[in-house]
Amino acid sequence: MTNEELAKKLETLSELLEITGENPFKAKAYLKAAQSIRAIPEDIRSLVRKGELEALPGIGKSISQQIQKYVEEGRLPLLEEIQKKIPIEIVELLKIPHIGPKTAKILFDQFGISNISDLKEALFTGKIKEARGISSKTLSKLRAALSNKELSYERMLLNEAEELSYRIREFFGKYHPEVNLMIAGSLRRGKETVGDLDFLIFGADSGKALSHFIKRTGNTSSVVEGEEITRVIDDKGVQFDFLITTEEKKGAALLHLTGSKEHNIRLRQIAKSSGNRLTHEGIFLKNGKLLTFSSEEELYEFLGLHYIPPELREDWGEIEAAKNGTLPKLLCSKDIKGDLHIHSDWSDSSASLEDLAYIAEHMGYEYISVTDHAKRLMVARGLTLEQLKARNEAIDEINEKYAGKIVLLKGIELNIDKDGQVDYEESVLKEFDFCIASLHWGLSSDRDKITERLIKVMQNPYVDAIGHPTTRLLLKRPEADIDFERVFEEAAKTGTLFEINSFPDRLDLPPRLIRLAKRYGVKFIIGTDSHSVSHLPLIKYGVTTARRGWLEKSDILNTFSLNELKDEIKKRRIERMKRYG
Ligand code: DGT
Ligand code: CA
Ligand code: CA
Ligand code: ZN
Repeated sequence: MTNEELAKKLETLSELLEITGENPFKAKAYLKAAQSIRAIPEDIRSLVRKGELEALPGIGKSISQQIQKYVEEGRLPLLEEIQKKIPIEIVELLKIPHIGPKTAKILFDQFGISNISDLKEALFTGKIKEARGISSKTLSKLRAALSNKELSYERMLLNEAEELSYRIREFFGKYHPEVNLMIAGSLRRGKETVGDLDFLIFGADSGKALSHFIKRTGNTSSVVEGEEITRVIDDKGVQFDFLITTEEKKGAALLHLTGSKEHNIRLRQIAKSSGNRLTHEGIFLKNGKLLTFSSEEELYEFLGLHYIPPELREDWGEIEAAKNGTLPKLLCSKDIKGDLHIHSDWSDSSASLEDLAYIAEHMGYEYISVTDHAKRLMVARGLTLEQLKARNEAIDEINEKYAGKIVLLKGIELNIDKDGQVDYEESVLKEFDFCIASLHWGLSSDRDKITERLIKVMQNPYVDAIGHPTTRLLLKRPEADIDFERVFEEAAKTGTLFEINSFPDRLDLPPRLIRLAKRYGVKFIIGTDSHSVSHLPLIKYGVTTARRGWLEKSDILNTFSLNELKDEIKKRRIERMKRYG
C-alpha cells in the first residue's frame, strides 16, 4: 500500500459521495484528505502507527478512523457502505466532459448506467432519447464528446501516462533486467494527452519477458497485431503496444514508434525521393539490401537532416528547419531559475511559506514567486488587504531567514473581472513584485467579450503576466473562445508575459498558441500553479510544453537571474505606464 493508492481510494470515495449527493461537505473533506496524503513525504502507515494521523491538515477524527482501517485491514468501511447503493465504477463517468456528479446520478437512477460502455451504447442506439434533468443539448454534446478521440476520456494526462510507464519499467527492471525497454509514442513526444503507451523492447529473451508481463497483467486481452507489435490491454482498458527489436535496429525502430505518424510519413517520402525505403527496421536500399541504425541520430544524418528532438516531431515545420539547420535550441529543465506561479497556505494551498522556501532551495532555484489568490476568488480563500499585509510581512521574515539561499517574491494571482479590471487598486498592486492575472469566471461568454477583457487587463501597468490563458482543462473543458491573434498583437505592445501553466490538466498555453504568440514577439513564463509542495516538480511538464512550442531559453523570463528578471518586470511596467497610465 502506498500513499498514492490510499489517496486515489479517498478521491473515489469523495466522488461517490458527490454523486449520491447526500453530504457535500463530507465529499469535500475526503478530497482534502486525499490531497493532504499526497503531499506528505512520510509513509502513511508509519503515521498511523505513531498515532499522528490527525496532525495532518484536513484529517479529522472520522476520516482518520477510515484510514486506520484501511492501513490495518485494507478496507474503507464507508466505501463499502456506499457501494451497496451505487457501483464504484460509476466514477469513470466523471472523466467524460459534460458529466458532473448530478448527471452521473441521473444516468444511474433513470437508466441504470454506471460505466462508459453502457453509456455509449445507450446514447448511440437511441435507448436514451431524453432524460429528466439532462438537456437535449447536453445529450448531443455527450454524443460528440464520446465520438471525439482527441477530447475523449480514452486518453490519459501526460503525468498519468508517465507514472504508468514507470511501473512498466519497474516490472521489467525487477524481473527481466537483461531486457531493454524504451519509451516511444506520444509520451516520448511529450504530448499533453496520451492515447496508449508504446514501448520498444530488445535484448535476450525479450519475447519471454513480454509473455511474463502479459500473464502478470492478469485479466488482459492481448492481441498480436501484424508481426511486430504486441498489444496488451489491461483491466482498466489501458493499452500498451510493444515492438520487439534488436540492438542494431533500435534506432530505426525508436524513430518509427515515436512518430508522430505525420512526421514519419515525411521521413519516408524523403527516403523514397532517393529511391530508398524507410521502415521500422531501417533503410532498404534500391538493391534490396537493409541498412540498420542503432541510433536515431545516424538515421537522421543519413536522411540529410539535423537531429530533431521528439517534442518537435509533428510535421509542424521541423523537417524544413532540420534541412536548413534552423531548428531552435530548445529550452531545458536546468535553465529554469525559479517557479513563478505558486500558492501558499495563505490562500488555498497546503504549503507554508517555509515549506516552499525549503523545497525551492533544494530544487536549486534562485527565486520563486508566491502568487496567492486575490480577494475575489472566495472559493480559493482569496486574500483581503489585511491578510495580504500580514502575508507580505511573513514573506519578508522568510527572506531574512533564507538570505543567500532563496528569494520569495511577493506575488499575487489576480482575477480578471467582466470589464477587464482586477481585485485591487494600483496603490495596492505596486507593492507586488509579480502579478499574474487569470480568467476564473465568465469563461463561456462570447469571443469578443473575453478577448476585450484580456486586452483591457493587459493595459494595467501592474499586470505582468496572464495565467493559464485559455482556461482549458484537458479532457474536461475546452479552451475559452478567445481571439488570440488580437490578444498577442496587443501583448507585444503591452509587454505582457504569457504563462505556460505546468499543471498536467492545464498545460496552458497549448503549443500551437505558444508558437503563435512567439511569432508576435510575446515572451513567456513557466509556472506550476502549485497548491502543495508535491506539485513543484510538475514544472517539467511546463518545460516539455514550452519545448513543443519551439521555445528557447531566451523566450522564457524565469530562466533569467533574479536581477535580470526584476529589471525586465520593471521595464515592462514603466512602458505600460507611459502608454496607458
Ligand atoms: P496516441 O497514442 O494517440 O497518443 O499517439 P501516438 O503518436 O503514440 O500514436 P500511436 O500509439 O497510434 O502510434 C505510435 C507511433 O507509431 C506513431 O506515433 C507513429 C507510428 N505509426 C502508427 N501508425 C502509423 C502509420 O500508419 N504510418 C506510420 N508511418 N507510422 C505509424
Ligand atoms: Ca501511443
Ligand atoms: Ca500505440
Ligand atoms: Zn489559477
